Amino acid sequence: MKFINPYLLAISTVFFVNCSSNKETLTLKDSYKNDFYIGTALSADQIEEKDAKVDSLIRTEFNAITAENIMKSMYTHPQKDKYDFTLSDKFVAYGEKNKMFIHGHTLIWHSQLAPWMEKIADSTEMKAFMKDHITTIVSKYKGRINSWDVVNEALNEDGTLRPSVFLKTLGEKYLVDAFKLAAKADPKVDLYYNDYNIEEPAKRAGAIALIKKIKAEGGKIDGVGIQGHWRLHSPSIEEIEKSILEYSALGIKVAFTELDITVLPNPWDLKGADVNQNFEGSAKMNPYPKTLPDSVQTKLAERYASIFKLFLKHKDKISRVTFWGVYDGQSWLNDWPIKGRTNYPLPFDKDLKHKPAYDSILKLNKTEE
Ligand code: 9MR
Repeated sequence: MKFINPYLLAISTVFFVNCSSNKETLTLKDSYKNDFYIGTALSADQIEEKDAKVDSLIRTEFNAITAENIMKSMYTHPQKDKYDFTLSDKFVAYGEKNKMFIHGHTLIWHSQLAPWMEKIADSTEMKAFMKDHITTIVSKYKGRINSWDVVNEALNEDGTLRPSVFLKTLGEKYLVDAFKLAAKADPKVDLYYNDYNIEEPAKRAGAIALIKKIKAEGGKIDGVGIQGHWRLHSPSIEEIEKSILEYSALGIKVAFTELDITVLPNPWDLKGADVNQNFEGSAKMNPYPKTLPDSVQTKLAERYASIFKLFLKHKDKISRVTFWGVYDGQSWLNDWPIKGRTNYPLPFDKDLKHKPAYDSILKLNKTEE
């Protein structure tokens, strides 16, 4: 038998115990590995691994990915008879290489449509477009993409259906048809309805009615994506909790698909993510151009902690929580609803460093175990 030096054994045990309980060595995905996927949205540069430091951060912290833009129809299907899968192929390969959960965003959305799609004016042409578009893309990644946003943002704020080009040409049947086409192309992939503000009562009621209708008409829908473009003080934890409960009572998974929290002034009380809403900027509207004051940093950390505490409470109902972007410097919220501001919505700052928000999310799970 080999001699084991008890002194060395003691030292290495202390070292191991210290390391394994050292919060600094944990990452988001490891900390939440028994709960739900922790995802991020990737830009084209990130898919192409252009910056080694960002790439390392993505691989260390996240186990789920969404393409922030490159899988939208204007990029994947620029002309009627032409698809371009250059970047989406790289996106899927990146996820596979890193053993990540791969989410497809998005198949049917009124925004970021190719110009030729906007001109579709009759039901025959739109039906043909939907069939070709959904079948081609979903079949191409069959068995490789784990879930899809089949329909994105089909609702108005009052819960009625948005008058999109799809609704105008096909009527509300386009919703169930989209889910049927996707399920036919890949019967095993998880299919989601994704929208912003659907934790707000009126829009939530609309989303619930929509999901019920899709099911009643024979569509396969596996989950709802609550985007989660939120603010420091709203929506309330109570409304988010009601949403988790009401959606999961429909027998579907709940995912938080585009989480970020703005800390900047919002005098118009804008909610959600309607990219058509844009306003002029001013110094008053951009109060933290250099750094975020500690007091606001703390508020952001507390807000993230209370949100993740709720997510943990309902982890049996939640499939995935994805942040909308990897770090503050790249967030779309630097340009919406006012261009060129400096916002701080994510757990990593512009230099890729952990913010107090990161620590509060991580600590929360560890202290509860
Ligand atoms: O983050 C995306 C931004 O870079 C694009 O300019 C914008 C264009 O519509 O889309 C943003 O992502 C949106 C997502 O695809 C759907 N939900 C709202 C998101 C924020 O606008």
